[in-house]
Amino acid sequence: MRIREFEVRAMQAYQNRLAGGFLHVYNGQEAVAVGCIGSTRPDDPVITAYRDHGHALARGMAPEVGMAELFGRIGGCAKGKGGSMHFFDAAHHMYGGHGIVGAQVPLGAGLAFATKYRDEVMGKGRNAHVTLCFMGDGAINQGAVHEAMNLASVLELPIIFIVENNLYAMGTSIERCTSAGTHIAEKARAYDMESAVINGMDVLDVYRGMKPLVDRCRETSKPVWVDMQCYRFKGHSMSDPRKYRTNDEEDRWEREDPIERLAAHLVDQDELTGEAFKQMGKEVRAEIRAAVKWAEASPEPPIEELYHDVYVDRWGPYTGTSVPEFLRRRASDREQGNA
Ligand SMILES: Cc1ncc(C[n+]2csc(CCOP(=O)(O)OP(=O)(O)O)c2C)c(N)n1
Ligand SMILES: [Mg+2]
Repeated sequence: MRIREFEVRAMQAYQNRLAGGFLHVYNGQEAVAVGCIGSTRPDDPVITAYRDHGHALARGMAPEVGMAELFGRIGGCAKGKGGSMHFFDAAHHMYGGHGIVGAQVPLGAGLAFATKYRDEVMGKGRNAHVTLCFMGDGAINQGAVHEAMNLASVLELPIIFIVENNLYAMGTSIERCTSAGTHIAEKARAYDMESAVINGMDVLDVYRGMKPLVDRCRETSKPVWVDMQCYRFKGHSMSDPRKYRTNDEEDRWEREDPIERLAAHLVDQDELTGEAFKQMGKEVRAEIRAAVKWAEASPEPPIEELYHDVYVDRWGPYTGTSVPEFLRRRASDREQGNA
């Protein structure tokens, strides 16, 4: 509910020009991030593409920090320099937020390699971490994805690749045969990798499907490939009139709303009353309203921020220099062919 409300307010803020750049919202896919991340430990790395607000919030990012990032403010998770597509939160082991389709997948394999190396070689106990690497159905035809899958299998990396199969890559339906072969899960076979198909519209199905995979991956350090079937309720981004699909189709999927579905289940099980559900809605709306206020009050980053966070060291090879000095030395280094 927090993710949904965050997205509703993000869309509003975008229309009011409080947020710029691109905005890809996660409405309809909430159960995927929540169920998958819920089946990991808080220190397991998570990485995803540009539709990333839900993963960051599920990982524990404070909504006001996310909202400030959307607004380009210094209080944002990337000091307002990344925006919607680059929600990073190292403290919560959330490694973005990546705009190039499929580019996060080799990075995900790298995260898994790093944790395995530390856990095994540096003696912190075998396979203590599992990396969750999310991608869209549009990413599965990128070459880098297949290189990462191959290496993950050959090097036995503890990673779960989760294809958030929402049936569309921008305006292209997966039914238009953009990918050879009809079953996404089958692609794992070429890499001798276990695979699963999970209903991403039901958070309990997601959790029950993912938990054994995560536990086994932690134990065996073997990669897994998941076809997570879901649907995005809104357009690809804010500038998408959705002419490539029918209202009927959208209505059909909206009846599968993962939030309504969980609420109905809990009411049915006498775990929740309709009144308590309404109250939760109120609390979430107040929380996100406050997040918007906090973000609006956060200042824009000062001009010096332009040169920070470019290198691991604040100024890279130019540590300790002022901005003009940095520019002068860099230009002179370039002239001499040193930089
Ligand atoms: C390498 C590359 N090619 C093209 C694009 C433009 N582009 C942005 S999103 C997108 C569609 C990706 O769809 P999918 O992976 O299914 O993710 P979804 O938006 O459905 O979450 C494309 C083609 C890009 N960002 N990067
Ligand atoms: Mg897609």
